[in-house]
Amino acid sequence: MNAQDFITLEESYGAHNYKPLDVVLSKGRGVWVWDVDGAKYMDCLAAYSAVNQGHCHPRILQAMTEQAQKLTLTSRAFRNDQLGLFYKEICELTNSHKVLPMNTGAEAVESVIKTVRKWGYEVKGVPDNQAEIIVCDNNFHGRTISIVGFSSDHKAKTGFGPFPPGFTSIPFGDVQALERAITPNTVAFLVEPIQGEAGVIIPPDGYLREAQKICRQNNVVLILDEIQTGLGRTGKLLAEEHDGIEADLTLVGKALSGGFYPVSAVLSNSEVMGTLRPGEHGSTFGGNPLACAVAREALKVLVQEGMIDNAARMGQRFLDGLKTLTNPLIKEIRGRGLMIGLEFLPQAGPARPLCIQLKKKGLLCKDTHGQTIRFAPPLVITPDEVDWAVETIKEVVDG
Ligand code: PXG
Repeated sequence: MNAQDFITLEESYGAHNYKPLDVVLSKGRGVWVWDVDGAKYMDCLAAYSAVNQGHCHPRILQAMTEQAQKLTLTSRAFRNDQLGLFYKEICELTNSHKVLPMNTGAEAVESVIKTVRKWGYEVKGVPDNQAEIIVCDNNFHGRTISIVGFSSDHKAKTGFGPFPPGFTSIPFGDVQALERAITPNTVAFLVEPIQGEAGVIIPPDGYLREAQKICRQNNVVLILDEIQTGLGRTGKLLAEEHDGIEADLTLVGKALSGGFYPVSAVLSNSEVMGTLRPGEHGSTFGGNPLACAVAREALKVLVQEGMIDNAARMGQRFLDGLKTLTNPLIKEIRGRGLMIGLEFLPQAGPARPLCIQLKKKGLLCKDTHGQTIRFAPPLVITPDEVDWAVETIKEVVDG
């Protein structure tokens, strides 16, 4: 079968809920991937930051295959010998008290919504069914009904209602708006430290610090969705560290497995997570021994192999390189660590054709919100590889 055969199969039998670049990948190592014809590409998307540790990291692969031969799934009806170790290690690493293990990012978000609502009723004393959660305009937290219900992206939500109530949306980066939106029934503020899907939108300095202060003053739980920004992507283990804060609740996913397997988690303090009791929430696969073994190794690899510092250094090198671009249609180049956005002026037209040209030159990336290209390679990228990426982008963007 050739590339077109695979594309035809996907188009004939699959739901058309994506419009991927027409590159059919069959192999990956580190920052590089290969298509079915053997052509090699640098992966500057890293599966939306799920592959921070690089494709097919040998240590994670080994942990996965070893565990897969021993025990994969018990359900939570029984205990397993990986879950407790995973809990302990991730709590120690992130300074959390309690962990709720899930699979996908959206499930972690759904789980945190349930958990803070429960806390609101049992601890804060919000009247039944009145809990409110504040979110931000242009957020991206996943694809479930409740999550798309509080999205401001019409494509994501139109045609899928009715949606659950209890969410208020405010502008991102605006602490006064947060203060104004809080009511006695507000239980939580859910926010991405940097909005990824909105186009790598970095809030003003100190935004999270101020938001935390306001939340504390009003007995509102601060929930950071670090599913994309977390686990080294921005040059810190968690992006909250840039503001010197620790959120009450933090969501991680994606790179928690290094891209091998869906693993997500809600990281919490004891008070909020303490309100969940047996039978109130769960998942067949959440916390399974295969997931835990993979996640344990994925976390160790991130720290022990210096990937977080590398993300900070290589991110700066990448950003500095992109700042030498001269195309007058560039509106802004911004980034933190290896989460970088290159935004064009509206008159430049959509960024997708540039992504197609970059693909032809061996660099894979993705436009987001029409006008912005995001560069987010695996955190194992080397200086030479960054320089190659910048040169390649220059050839396409500056012409
Ligand atoms: N929160 C954030 C900040 C995310 O970027 C999710 C939650 C949801 O994670 P899951 O594992 O449920 O996809 C994300 C996911 C897509 C897509 O194809 C998803 C993301 C980015 C781009 C595309 O649905 N991020």
